[in-house]
Amino acid sequence: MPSRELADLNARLAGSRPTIAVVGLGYVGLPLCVEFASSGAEVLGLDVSPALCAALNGGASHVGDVSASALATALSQGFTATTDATVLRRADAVVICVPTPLRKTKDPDISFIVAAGRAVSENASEGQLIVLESTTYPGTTEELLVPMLEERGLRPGIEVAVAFSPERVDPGNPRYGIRNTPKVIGGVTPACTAAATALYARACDSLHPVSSPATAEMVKLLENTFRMVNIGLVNEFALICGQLGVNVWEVIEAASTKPFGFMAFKPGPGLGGHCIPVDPHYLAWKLRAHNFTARFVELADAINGRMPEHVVEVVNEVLNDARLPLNGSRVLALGVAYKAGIADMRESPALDVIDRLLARKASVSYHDPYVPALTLETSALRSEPLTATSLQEADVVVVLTDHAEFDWDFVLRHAPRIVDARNATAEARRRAPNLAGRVRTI
Ligand code: SAJ
Repeated sequence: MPSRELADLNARLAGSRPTIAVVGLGYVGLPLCVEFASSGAEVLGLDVSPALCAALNGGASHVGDVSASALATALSQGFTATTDATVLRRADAVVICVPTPLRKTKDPDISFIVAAGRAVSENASEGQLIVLESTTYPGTTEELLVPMLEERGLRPGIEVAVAFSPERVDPGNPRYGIRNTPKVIGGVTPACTAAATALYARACDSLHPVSSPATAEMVKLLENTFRMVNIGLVNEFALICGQLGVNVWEVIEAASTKPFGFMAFKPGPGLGGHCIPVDPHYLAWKLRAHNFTARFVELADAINGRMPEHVVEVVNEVLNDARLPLNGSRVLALGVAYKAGIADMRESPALDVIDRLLARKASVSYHDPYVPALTLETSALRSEPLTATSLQEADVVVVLTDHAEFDWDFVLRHAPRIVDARNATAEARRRAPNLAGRVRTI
């Protein structure tokens, strides 16, 4: 039976100005703060970084999807950022949006969730809703977060409401944002689900309740494991087609004409980002405790992890065809971010490709309009100006990220040899078939 304090929670969350705290002000938490502030709520942003909080309170956004004007509007609506966890005590709802990276061993690093859970549980009070959004293994909410609250006598569905709701923020996506991306919600009890539904009704147009936090945790892992495995499949097709002398890009383009039952993915230099190469390992780790091997995850990881070396092998073949040893050759990399249109370098396969080229004593430079400088295992590089001369002087140009800003006709016209890991030069090759022979796709 919900306590008296919990009984009016839904009404408070649906009211004109509830107090909502968001823990973790990164690419997930900050847009959520802005959306809740625009709904009329008083929003308290909590982060461990004093500098980040000061910058936000001064109107400076570090998140590409939150413009300075959107932040200014949120600030005018009462949003504030703080490192003081005691502000959580007066929140009607607390949403945890902290990172869930992998350790070097590819095991989950849930230290951020543990730290945030401690701060929240130490300052939790009766009548609050606590939601975890960070992508994590199934069971985290009920096995890790709930016990911390119960130690304070705060039981889900009685003194507090607890739920999991996976974040679906896609940085740089011009079409989908928090408001128009359906929100999955799994409460520990039906009353918890109802409370979380009342909260997210303020920020999301479409809500999808499920029966438990573990179900909601699994939804996110299915979404991203689906991508990882299908990217691994198409990367293996690239390797297979290379063995058989078939153009995998032509195969994918033709398969894409099938109007049903097929979804195109593209080969690439490997798997980057903060979600796809990470999230499936949270599932695989949990399953090991059940003596169950997530074979698709492990196989896809092995194939995706092999792609950087495959790119280097193709570079070596192209140079060898020109009687140029990789050792001492000048390699110009175009694009180093983990995907087009953003500056994010997290898990970028370009770093692996460049490190491997340097290890084989190639002379490597790069150009990426989004990434002015990058730090490698053994050195640091700065983005070089992209000119006809820089292209002509390279022994081989390797395309690693297909930013829309690149002029591929220009690249094709001036680069003597190109290894294209993204098939970015396809249209340029169609326009200048006489130059197509300069390009090797992976
Ligand atoms: N990649 C390929 N081939 C593909 C697609 C992607 O090699 O066909 C590579 C990318 O270059 C990148 C990595 O995989 O290195 C991940 O790419 P991604 O398109 O999956 O982009 P992410 O990592 O930003 O994934 C996010 C995810 N969003 C959330 O988790 C909330 C994912 O679920 C989205 O589907 C994806 O954005 C998206 O669609 O942009």
